[in-house]
Amino acid sequence: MRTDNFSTAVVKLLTGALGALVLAGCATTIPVTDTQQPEITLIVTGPGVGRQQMTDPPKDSWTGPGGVQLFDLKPNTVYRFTLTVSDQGGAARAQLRMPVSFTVTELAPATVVQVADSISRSLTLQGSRANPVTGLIISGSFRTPDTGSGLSFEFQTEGDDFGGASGRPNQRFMNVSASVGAH
Ligand SMILES: [Ca+2]
Repeated sequence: MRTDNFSTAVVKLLTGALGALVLAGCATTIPVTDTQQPEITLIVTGPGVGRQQMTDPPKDSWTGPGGVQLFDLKPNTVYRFTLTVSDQGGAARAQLRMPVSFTVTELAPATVVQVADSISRSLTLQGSRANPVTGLIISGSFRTPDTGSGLSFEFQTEGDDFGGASGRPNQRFMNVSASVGAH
C-alpha cells in the first residue's frame, strides 16, 4: 500500500512538473488559422483565503454564492498571485488589473509592464510573434490597502492569442470578485 501511494505521489509530481512546463510556455508555431480562445488561470494565495484558483473556461465571472464577493482579503496584507494565459497557437498578451491602491512587489518576469491610472493598476505581459510560446505567466505579490471601511472590487484578467497568421486575436476575459475587509 505504501508503495502504491508512493507511486501515485511520484506520478502526481511528474504530472505537475509536465503541467508546469506546458504552462511555462513551450515554443510553438502560430497556425495559419486560430479561432480558439486562450485559457486563463488566476491563482491567489494568502491569509484568510488559502489557495484560490479561478479558470476560464469554465467561467468568465467568478462570484460567491448569491453574487457576493468570491473571497475576502485582509487589509494591509500580502498575497501571492499567478496569472497564466495558455494557447496552443501562441499566447500574445496577458493582463491583470486590480485597484490602484494595491501595491505590487516581486513582479516577474522583468518584462511585465505595470501601469497605474487613477482607478486601477494593470500588469501586462506581451508575447512575441517572432518567438511564440504556449503560455505567458505573470507572478508576484500584492499588498492590500488599509481600507478602513472596506473595499469591493474585481480582479480583471485578459488573455489574447495571435489569431493565427493573419486573423484577429481571440480574446478571453475573466473577472473575479473580491473584497478587502474593514478593520
Ligand atoms: Ca488560440
